[in-house]
Amino acid sequence: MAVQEDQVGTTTFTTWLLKQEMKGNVTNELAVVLNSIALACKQISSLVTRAGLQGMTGLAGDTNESGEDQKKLDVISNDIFSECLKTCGRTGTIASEEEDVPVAIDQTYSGDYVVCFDPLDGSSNIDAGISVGSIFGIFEPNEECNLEGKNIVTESTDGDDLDISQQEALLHCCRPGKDLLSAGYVMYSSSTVLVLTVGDGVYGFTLDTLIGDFVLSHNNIKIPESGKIYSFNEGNLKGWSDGLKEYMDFVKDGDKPYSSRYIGSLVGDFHRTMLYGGVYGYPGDVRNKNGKLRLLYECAPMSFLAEQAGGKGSTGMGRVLDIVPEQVHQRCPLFIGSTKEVEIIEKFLE
Ligand code: AHM
Ligand code: MG
Repeated sequence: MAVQEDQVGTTTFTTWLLKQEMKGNVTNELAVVLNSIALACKQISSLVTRAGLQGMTGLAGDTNESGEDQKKLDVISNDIFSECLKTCGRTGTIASEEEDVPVAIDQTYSGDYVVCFDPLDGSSNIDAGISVGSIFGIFEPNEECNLEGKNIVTESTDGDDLDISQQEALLHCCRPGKDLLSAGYVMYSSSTVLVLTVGDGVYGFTLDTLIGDFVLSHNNIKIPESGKIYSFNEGNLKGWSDGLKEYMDFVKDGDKPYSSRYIGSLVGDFHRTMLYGGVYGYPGDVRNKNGKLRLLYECAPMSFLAEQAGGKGSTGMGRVLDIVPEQVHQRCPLFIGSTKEVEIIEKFLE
């Protein structure tokens, strides 16, 4: 049976997923996992919108594994994301920015998908009502679960040894981005937009709050091949390599210099880069050679999306999707966006 064309403005996310199933791009079980993520993000969207009214701005009083202060909404969003993934019955392992180690889910019915996520990225922006987002990547479970010969750190960030189930969960997650089945983000901004790939292009869905559903709004997104927007936290320039400093001179040079745009919220900055072209960068510096962003639930999912949209995700030295993680919260330098722009940076960094 021929699968009917998707219609912008009328095709809901659920209908789209059904068609992806008919095309053989997702299994029924992966569709259930993706639907549970959409549900979690609808709930987070509603909380983000009402945060200022419901006393949900400010700090939770704790730090996450990276030593960063957790916002109240970081904690709540993590609970919502985890709960939706657990109760859908098709998730076997979850790894979150807000949790020290990956967790094996007991109540799995089938499927056993591995989901790595950042429930609320850019949350330092929350109290000012600036856009934030959720990011996720989904792997199939590993067939063999043997740590031997694998370069994986089997300690928590506190230095405690992981038990066997935690080690197995870790092994399920520590996979290169090129193994991802699906990746996406949800941006909570003037509208709430879900952008995802299941390995066959990139599609965007806007939350129609009147019907409570994500509806197709961006069909087969392609990143422009080049674009004169650069998005970096240039306040950090002092610690950057000479090559990158030269690139910063290059973008300001000539009759038509690049425009600078930086929200400080990866999802927002990347979403703009996808639609308008240009490059987003979070480089390493003298103090943090791998920069700030995390490989598993920030750099790899975004790089998978970039490649699926015809763009590029690079560490400056190579493809992000080729890196095999050794730790769940491993960091990685990121240059991502229009192919030509990323390649210019790679040249400066050679
Ligand atoms: P987070 O995961 O703790 O929110 O940090 C990630 C965020 C990204 O959204 C953003 O691109 C970056 O940190 C901004 O960092 P900086 O303030 O150093 O420019
Ligand atoms: Mg983050």
